[in-house]
Order: sequence, then structure tokens, then C-alpha cells
Amino acid sequence: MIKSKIILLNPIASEISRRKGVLPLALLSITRKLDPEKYEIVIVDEAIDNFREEMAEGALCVGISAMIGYQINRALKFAKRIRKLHPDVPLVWGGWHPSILPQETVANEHVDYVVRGQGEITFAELADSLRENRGVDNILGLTYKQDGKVVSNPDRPLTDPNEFQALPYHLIDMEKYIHASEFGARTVTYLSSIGCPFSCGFCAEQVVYGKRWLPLSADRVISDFKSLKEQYNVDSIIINDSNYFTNQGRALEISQRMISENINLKWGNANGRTDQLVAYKKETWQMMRDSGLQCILTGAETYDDGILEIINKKATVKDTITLARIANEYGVKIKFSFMIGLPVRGREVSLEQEFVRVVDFINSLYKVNDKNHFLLFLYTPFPGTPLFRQSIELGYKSPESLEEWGEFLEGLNHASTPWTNSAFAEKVYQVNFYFPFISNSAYDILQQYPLPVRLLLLPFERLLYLIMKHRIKHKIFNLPVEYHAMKLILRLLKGRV
Ligand code: B12
Ligand code: SF4
Repeated sequence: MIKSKIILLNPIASEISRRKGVLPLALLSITRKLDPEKYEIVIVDEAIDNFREEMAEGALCVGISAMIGYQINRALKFAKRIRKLHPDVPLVWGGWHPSILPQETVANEHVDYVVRGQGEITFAELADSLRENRGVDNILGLTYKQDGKVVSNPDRPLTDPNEFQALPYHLIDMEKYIHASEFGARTVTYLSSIGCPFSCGFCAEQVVYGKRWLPLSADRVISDFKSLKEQYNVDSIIINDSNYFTNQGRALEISQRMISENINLKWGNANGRTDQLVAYKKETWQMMRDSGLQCILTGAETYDDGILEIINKKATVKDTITLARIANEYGVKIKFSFMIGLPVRGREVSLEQEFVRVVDFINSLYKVNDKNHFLLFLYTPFPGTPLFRQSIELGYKSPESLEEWGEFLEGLNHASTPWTNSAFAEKVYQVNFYFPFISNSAYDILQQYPLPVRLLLLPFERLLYLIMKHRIKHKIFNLPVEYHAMKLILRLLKGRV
């Protein structure tokens, strides 16, 4: 049987994906229902590989993954180059942004099809239809152009991810992705569940996975961990799930089996909710810690229960404080993420006051465990979410075309809403920049850099710690000489670390 060539492109999503070799999990996933007898699959990851448009010569289609911001920008650049040289090769877009705004995405001349949401089956059906020259009107979850009009077929119900085979890692050069991290010398990323049953007002999860949470079974996770260890000798795993801890029974079983089956992997950055984690039993915390859990990522979001209600968080400030205490008891670090500048109607507290209160709250959490880590983001409205609609009502002007969505988020120190401004955005960015240095785990974080860079940074680490700690503690942010110097050094090092 003659094989049809399919090119799958992962444009870089930000400078982070370029540096750390984030696995192209989405592209690996969507190959799983393609018949290997019929298709030759080429995965091209911009962070690792050199894409040349000649590669698309004779391809059945090119699949492109896109999340909001920079990845769209890069995706469009590739799509334009391919279209120019191979105008007959269909361009199929998938991922978060096309799933949230499929009609607007397909309206672009460099997009022929949009695969909405979970892509495995829809993409395989589309590939079969293209190969056999069949129509696509019966393919669920597909949006496309027909006779100059945009057509959206009905949604595809979600498929239990346990029905899909393990990821075909052999399609990529894993050695290029295994990287040193704060958790180990050979770290990879992994996904153990899709979706999230909650509906926080700022989060796009509910739009793409409809408040469903579908986990891989403990059995499957353990078998995947074992094969990652055996085949690739990894020593640590970064969990990319949106909500790893939704089912306590599963989390406990995975940890118990990691211990009883001697898996010996460090794992971390798993996302969890404060309210769910504080309800976990002592036994589960112990097992998770003993199985190698290093660090949990959680959305604390704010210092105020009223704001938590506005954003439909369904968790309280008390949950945040309790989680900091519990995790500290078990020696697990927490990365607390906060956001500031939400679209609040009839705002009673000024942004400056909100800023001071957030920093005060963060200072109080440092006292619980000074190894904790914090992230502070200026709120950015994401399409499809309830707070996006509220932001529009409050005067926010959103990007409209795909090109504009690609420019969106350029530089995170950028104020996108009318109730913030660039000086305030810069201050938020400055504080966010300080956090890794003052977490008292800066040494662990430094481990991911090559030795020469570590040697260069280490002597300054303590000095920066003292200056930045003083600034955060007393909220003095003017004349930030060290901030600008560090930014300059990091810019110079970019591409070399
Ligand atoms: C790893 C990650 C990143 C990596 C990059 C990943 C990459 N692709 O290179 C980094 C760290 C760089 C990153 C950055 C950002 N990210 Co991010 N990220 C993730 C994370 C945690 C995992 C992505 C992943 O691999 N998922 C696993 C795969 C299997 O799932 P999937 O992507 O949904 O893929 C399925 C379908 O979407 C579809 N599909 C996907 N691609 C394609 C392509 C084709 C051709 C087809 C047919 C189908 C298809 O099929 C797949 C299998 O079913 C997700 C959360 C999550 N759980 O998914 C957030 C997530 C995607 N990120 C998000 C956000 C908001 C960001 C940032 C904007 C954050 C910020 N404030 O800076 C930045 C964007 C960069 C910028 N500043 O411009 C949002 C999405 C927002 C949106 N509307 O697009 C998510 C969903 C987090 C969230 N819950 O809010 N991110
Ligand atoms: S809990 Fe996290 S993933 Fe779930 S809706 Fe809220 S922010 Fe999104």
C-alpha cells in the first residue's frame, strides 16, 4: 500500500518552549488513530527541528497546533510559506485557540480545516477522507470552508483517553526533549488526564472540554511511567494535566504503586485545586510525598474571598493558607499562581491597593514555607470564558483576526485591558521576576542550567536574594537597578541557556 505523508507542525509557543524542549504531546497524541500502513508521519517541532517548506511536497495535509499568542503568529508564518510553495496541500489547524474560535480561525485564508477539541479521532477521519477523496460533512468536531461558507459539523463527544494507545515516542528524538529540571537530570513532560470539572471565570478549559475530566487509569499511568524509565532512562516527570488531583483514589493508587513497584521517579508541577488538596487524607499526602512528589502548582488567584466568588473559583483564601501549611508538613513545595487586574464591576479597591494586598498575602505565605514559589500575572481576557465577556462589557477591545490573536500577549509586561496601564503591568512583571530568586529554592531551579551558567550565577544568587527579598517584604519597587541588569544578562544569555 502506498503511504500518504502527513506533516505535523508544532510552532514554538513562547521562549519557554524553545528553552526546555517541551514535548509536543498534542502532535504525538493525534497520530494514535492514524493507520501506520497508510500514513508516513513527520513531526516537526520548531523548537528542535528545522522546517523547510519543501518537506510539504506531496503531503496529504499539514497539521498545525496553535494556542493563543505567539504560537498562532509562528503557525501563520509556516502556513503562509507552505501555501505559497504547495497551494494544494490542505492546512489543518487544531489545539486550544482554533477549538475556542473555530469559525474565526477557518475564515483565515491559511486555514482549510479546524479540528475542534480532542483531536485523535477527528484528525484520523479527516486524513482518511482526504486520502480517499471523500466528503467531510459527516466528520464530527470539524469546521471547514465549503463553497465560500464556513461550515461547522456537530461536536464530537469526548473519548475516554484509556482507549488510545500509549504515545508513539519513537516518532521524535526523545534525547532532544529530555532535559535537566529542578526535579532531576532527565525530565520529561507527561499528561495523565484531560479537562477539568470546574469553571473558573478566566479559564478556557470549560470551553474546550465542557467541564469533563477524563483521567488515564492508575494502571495506565504506571505502565507509561515504567516504559519512560525503561526506554528513556528518565528520572523525573513534569505533569501537564490541568487538574491532576481531581480523584483522590486515583492519585493515591498511582503513588502507592510507584512505591510498591519501585518506580523511583521524582514528579512535580502537577496542577491541583486548593480546596481539593486540603481535603486529601494524611495517608494520601504521605504516599504522594514518598512516591517522589516535589511540587504542586495551584491557582490561589487572590487574597480576597469576594474576588474568588467573582471568578467562580469555588475555593477560599482559607484553603490557600491551609494548603501552604499541609504541604509544608510533608515537605512538598507549592507554586502559587496569582492574578491581578480582574474585570471587577464597581471596583472598590484600586489596582494599587490590590497590588499591595496581594504582595502582603504572598509575604504571609512565604512565612509558612520560604521554599514556596509564586507567580503573579496581570489578568488577560481569554476568548470563550465568562470573564472575557465581562471584560468586553467593561470596555476591553479584543483582537479579532487570527493575525491579531497571534500578536496578542507579545511580551507579558503588556497591559491589555483599559483598567490597567503599562507602568502597572511593568511593576507586576518586575515582582514576578523576583519570585524565583527569593523562594529559597533558587538553588534547585539553577540546576537546570549548564554548569558554566550556574557558576556564573551562583555568586550573585545570595546578593540578589537579599535585595529582592527586601523589596518584596517592604514593597519598595523604585529604581530597580538589579532587575534591569538581570533582564539584560538573561537577554544576552538567551539561546545559550
Ligand atoms: C505545556 C503548555 C504550554 C507550553 C507550550 C506547549 C507547546 N505546545 O509547545 C508553554 C509553557 C510554552 C505554554 C505557554 C502558554 N500557555 Co500553555 N499550556 C500548556 C499545557 C499545560 C499542556 C499542553 C499540552 O501539551 N497538552 C496535552 C495535549 C495532548 O492536549 P492538547 O494540547 O489539548 O491537544 C489536543 C487537542 O487540543 C487537539 N490538538 C492540539 N493540537 C492539534 C493540532 C492538530 C493538527 C490537530 C488536528 C489537533 C490538535 O488534539 C490533541 C489531542 O486530543 C496546557 C494545559 C493542558 N492541560 O493542555 C496549557 C494551555 C494550553 N496554555 C494556555 C495558556 C493560557 C498559555 C499562555 C498564554 C500562558 C501565559 N499567560 O503566558 C502561554 C502562551 C505563550 C505566550 N506567552 O504567548 C492555556 C490555553 C489558552 C488558549 N486559549 O489557547 C492552557 C489550556 C492552560 C489553561 N488551562 O488555561 N503552555
Ligand atoms: S480549576 Fe484550574 S483548570 Fe479547572 S477551571 Fe479552574 S483554573 Fe481552569
